[in-house]
Amino acid sequence: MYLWQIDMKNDKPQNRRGVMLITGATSGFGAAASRMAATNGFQLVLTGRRGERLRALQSELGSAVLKILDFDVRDLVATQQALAALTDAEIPNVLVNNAGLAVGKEPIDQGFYEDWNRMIDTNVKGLLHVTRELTPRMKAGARIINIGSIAGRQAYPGGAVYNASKFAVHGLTEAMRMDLLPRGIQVAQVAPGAADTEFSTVRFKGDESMAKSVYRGYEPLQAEDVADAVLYIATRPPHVSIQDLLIMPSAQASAYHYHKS
Ligand code: NDP
Ligand code: 8X3
Repeated sequence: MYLWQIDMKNDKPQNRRGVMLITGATSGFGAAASRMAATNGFQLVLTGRRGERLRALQSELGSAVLKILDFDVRDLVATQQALAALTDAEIPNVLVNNAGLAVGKEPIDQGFYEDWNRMIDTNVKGLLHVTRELTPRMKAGARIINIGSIAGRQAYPGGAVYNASKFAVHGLTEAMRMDLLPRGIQVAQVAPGAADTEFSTVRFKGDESMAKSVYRGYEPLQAEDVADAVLYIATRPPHVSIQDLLIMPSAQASAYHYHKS
């Protein structure tokens, strides 16, 4: 049993946790966190580009979903317009900056500018866009949870620009925490290792056999394992700030060390 489930044994409507806004709720960690948060007393604002998936999640989770917002975090104007539509009651007390991706695994001298732009614009600028639009309206006691990566702690061959984007998330998390300290807003990072989501399918541009090979020979994290870490941080008492969680599959010791069968 997960710790957040123990916390919520006596769940009652009056124990509702407030509003969680999750970027990249259409898949992987974001979808799993949406489901866990809904069953644990949060109301949700869910975002992503794939509107049909947001609508399906809204049907599944019912009244827990306050709003779905279909926009691209890379697009500043679209992000501003979508988030400006939130009423004060829909402003999150937990913001999960999760939307992100890796594209390609070429060495630096063979990489593609388009792939690099997608990663930097989504993982770094997208996170900044959402954070800048929401933080002025967030209240003391709120939390921000940025999804970093082991790739933000250790560089690896073929990872240069993805590494750079996640090292940026690591640095941003630390600086944001300092900037928002006087406002009583906590800032955390969850940095996972290998997790079996749509991540590798996106990285290898739809090549399912390449994507599957990433997770062969060991048991990777599942989306729910990372969602659980998000829920853990989101449900700590107000005086407890979890700043950083590095969460790996048991078979992974670093960005380079896997114990495969
Ligand atoms: P998925 O591909 O399953 O999910 C990525 C999510 O990000 C989707 O919901 C996607 O929604 C959203 N997204 C991507 N680009 C944009 C965009 N431009 N605008 C809005 N939303 C966007 O991967 P994961 O769940 O694994 O990834 C979630 C986060 O976790 C990412 O930041 C990733 O870098 C990080 N991570 C992943 C690890 C892994 O091994 N899986 C390990 C460590 C970190 P849509 O396409 O509908 O817009
Ligand atoms: C995703 C994990 O190791 O593919 O952030 O970079 S890794």
